Amino acid sequence: MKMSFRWYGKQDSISLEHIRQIPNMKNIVSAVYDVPPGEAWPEESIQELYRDITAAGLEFKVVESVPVHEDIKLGLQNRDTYIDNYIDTIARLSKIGIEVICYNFMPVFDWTRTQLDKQLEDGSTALVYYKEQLKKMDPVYSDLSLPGWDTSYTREELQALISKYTELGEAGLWSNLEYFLNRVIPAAEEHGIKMAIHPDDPPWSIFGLPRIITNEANLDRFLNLYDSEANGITLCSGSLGCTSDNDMVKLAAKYTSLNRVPFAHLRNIKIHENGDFEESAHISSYGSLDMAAILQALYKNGFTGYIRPDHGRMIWGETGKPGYGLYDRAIGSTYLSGIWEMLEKSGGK
Ligand code: DNO
Repeated sequence: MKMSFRWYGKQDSISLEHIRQIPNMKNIVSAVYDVPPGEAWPEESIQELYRDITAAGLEFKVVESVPVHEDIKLGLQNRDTYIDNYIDTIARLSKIGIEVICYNFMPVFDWTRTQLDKQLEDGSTALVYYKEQLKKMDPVYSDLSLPGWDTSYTREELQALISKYTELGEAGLWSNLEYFLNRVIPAAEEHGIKMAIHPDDPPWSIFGLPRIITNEANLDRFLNLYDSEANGITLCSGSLGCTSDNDMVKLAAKYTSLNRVPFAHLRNIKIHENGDFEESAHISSYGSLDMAAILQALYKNGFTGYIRPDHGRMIWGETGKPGYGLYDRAIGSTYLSGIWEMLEKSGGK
């Protein structure tokens, strides 16, 4: 297991020097952020990122994310041009030793929460998803925007995009994903890179859009679309684990034993009876997921990939990008490293 930390590049308010001081933290997960989706990442930008990270004494092996252009997800005519660019990016990333690329196939919106600063009992703030709040959210006509969303669309463009996906439906999205994999996975294999799809977050349809990377049956279907270790998943407990229908321990064991988990996002979630959820502290007793059991399942099935603590709460008065503060992610990662040390010492018991 290799512990890692997401860093948003030079514009991140958290410095690499601070990240390096987190015990057991050796790897940075990052991306080139100033290139529009669909374009190939310039070699110079990749090299610069690599230089910054390695100069700080850290390693750069995991990219999150290389975004997939909407035209690829929609299966539009010019998708091949965008896929060619995607493959160029893969080839360029392999030159600096990247091993894993995390991406998602969520239509239009990346991860979705209904409030980013919900105060928890202990005074910390967290990202939450409350159904009642979601009903009042209108992604087209309000000024709503979440940190993971592409904000470059006009209202009209967004509306048109949503209509296209509604027409496409789940079946169409599956077939466009298969098309993408058939072209990209051979290139990833050739360049020694593992592609790791991120589950839809939360793992159900929102705003009427199709979402397909949501549960065990669909993960099986996804892996069968292209049978290769280069076609893997980002095992994200914070997204798949948003519903108790997904047994995270079972999924961790199953897909690790199949060698299809090069990367894991580990965070705890507190699920309410009505299906609402809150992002809680990492420790098992604070949420609904048994983090020790998830790590044990990874360990026992031979996990050798990268883990990152994923989102954290905002604590100690920290401000910044919701979910991506320094303190709680640092504490979370140390907790996860502690469990891992115990697993190594006890042979997984
Ligand atoms: C949320 C993240 C996601 C993830 C993308 C991968 O915090 O895990 O935004 O980076 O879905 O493409």
